[in-house]
Amino acid sequence: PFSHEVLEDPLPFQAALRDAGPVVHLDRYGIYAMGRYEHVHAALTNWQGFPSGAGVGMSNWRHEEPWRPPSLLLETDPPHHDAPRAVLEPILSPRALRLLRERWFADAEDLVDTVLTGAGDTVELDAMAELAETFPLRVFPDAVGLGRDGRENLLPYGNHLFNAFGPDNDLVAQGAGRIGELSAWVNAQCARETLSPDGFGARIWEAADRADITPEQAPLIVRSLLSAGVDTTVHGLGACLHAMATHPEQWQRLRDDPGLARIAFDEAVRWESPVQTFFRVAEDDIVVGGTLVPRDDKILMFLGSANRDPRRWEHPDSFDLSRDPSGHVGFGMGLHQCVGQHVARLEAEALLTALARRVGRIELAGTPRRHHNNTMRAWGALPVRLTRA
Ligand code: OVM
Repeated sequence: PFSHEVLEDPLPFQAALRDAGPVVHLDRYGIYAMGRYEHVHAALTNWQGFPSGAGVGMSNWRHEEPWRPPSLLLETDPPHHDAPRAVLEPILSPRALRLLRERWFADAEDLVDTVLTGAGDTVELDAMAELAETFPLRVFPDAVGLGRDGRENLLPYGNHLFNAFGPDNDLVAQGAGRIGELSAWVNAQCARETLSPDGFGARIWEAADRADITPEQAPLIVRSLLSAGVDTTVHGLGACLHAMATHPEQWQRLRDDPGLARIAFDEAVRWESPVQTFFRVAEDDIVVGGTLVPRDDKILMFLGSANRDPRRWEHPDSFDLSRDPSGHVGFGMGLHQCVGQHVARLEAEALLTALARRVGRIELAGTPRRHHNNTMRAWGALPVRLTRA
């Protein structure tokens, strides 16, 4: 699954994986894998049987040292997991985000106006560089409370982090040279003194003042925002823009009813699954669909494959705003389900609404280029032509 051929187009591999059985052994890596919705969903909601504390990447921290101090959210189990989760949840809740909504909508309109200025009826641009990356990088670091300098470190840091969940391959080697410097910058942004007093980061530190978490936990929880909050959203937006550029009738539907923006984003998260995979470990010997997964073995869960499992979805490969995408596992499922999903949806809603108002047509203006990552399904370049409404 981590070969460049599969990263370029994972769908044939995933279909073969699902058809091979509920659980498959990948001899090459000595791991198990699940590709069907039913079993992926069941494993994600069984944290006792398939915990995260041994890491959610390929290496097993019961036997190997983690490359960075583990995340207090992603890579822990109850009871340790629960206080950090309880602190972060209200900070990123739909209710808390109401304060950001107007500003983000205005920022999105501003960005779309800027990309459309100057040209005539149509503009050609790289929708990754100019929209999918620019918008999250404009609004999210401000919302966390980061300073101006060094924001260009966020995407390469996240890119390496998501590669590091996979095997120790060429993609990990490519990022290894800079990761010391990138980690040092990210860690420095998590200190109370570095954060502005009005962002998500400051709210996390206030939880330490109330003793809901310890002062040692606070910076690591801020680190989770910077780790999980940028690349994921960028590639979710990229997936959505690519889907729209290749499905003109769906773009028209969104233009007719911009209230579909959130459905459109969730359908894109289902269809493309920007986070393709996460591992768990078997707590005990466990039989899944008739196959024994031995205690302590790692098991790879294909969120992307579950989201296209024909056993669960009608016409799973079609991108369709008339379906109900809820229940997709693109944000995970169970107690680790993405705590930032409301932030991602708000970013998407703001950008898609601004685009739907001003852009009559979005179409490919060249061949898009994939960006290969061990965990993320991503575009590196997405040349599009926008026609003014
Ligand atoms: C974290 C973290 C890092 C990467 C991904 C993620 C998708 C979380 O540091 O907590 O969730």
